[in-house]
Amino acid sequence: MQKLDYLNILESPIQSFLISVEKVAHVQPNNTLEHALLILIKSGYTAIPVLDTDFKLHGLISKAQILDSILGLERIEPERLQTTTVSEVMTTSLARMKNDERFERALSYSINHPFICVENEYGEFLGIITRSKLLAHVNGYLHANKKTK
Ligand code: 2BA
Repeated sequence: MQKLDYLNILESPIQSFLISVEKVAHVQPNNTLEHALLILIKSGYTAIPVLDTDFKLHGLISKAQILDSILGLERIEPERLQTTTVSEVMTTSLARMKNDERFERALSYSINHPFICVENEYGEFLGIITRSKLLAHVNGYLHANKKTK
């Protein structure tokens, strides 16, 4: 009985956790680092997705990567913010899933990634799933299960 309960949560679809693309702060590969830094500071997030005009996912850009890229040998070189593009600095190593995949995979990814990018079968970006939403669901599930025992 207990085993079945655990299987249920692991097999839940991920769609209900999705923060949809319209609500996700993002930048484009050819944007300058200055623009990306503005978006990151205004949104308050540490890292955000990089999407092209067709909503294809190219990578992630973070405040730490931008700051690292303007570090000169003896001083910070802020002028590089205007001359360097997001695609030169972003990382392409990220957590990504298809929208028909299950909770189990999202939970494993969330151990090392604060959010997971979700795409449809055509590779179009649909949005993100955050670690906090997944943990809130696990927390609610464990508490509900505890009360019924
Ligand atoms: P972080 O930027 O490291 O943010 C970690 C957590 O800090 C967030 O967790 C949220 O609880 C809080 N937080 C950060 N900035 C905030 C803000 N402007 N307003 C409210 N709360 C804020 P999560 O919400 O679970 O997000 C996990 C990660 O997913 C974030 O990591 C960020 O990289 C990304 N993210 C979340 N929502 C996003 C969105 N709408 N657009 C782009 N990226 C998003």
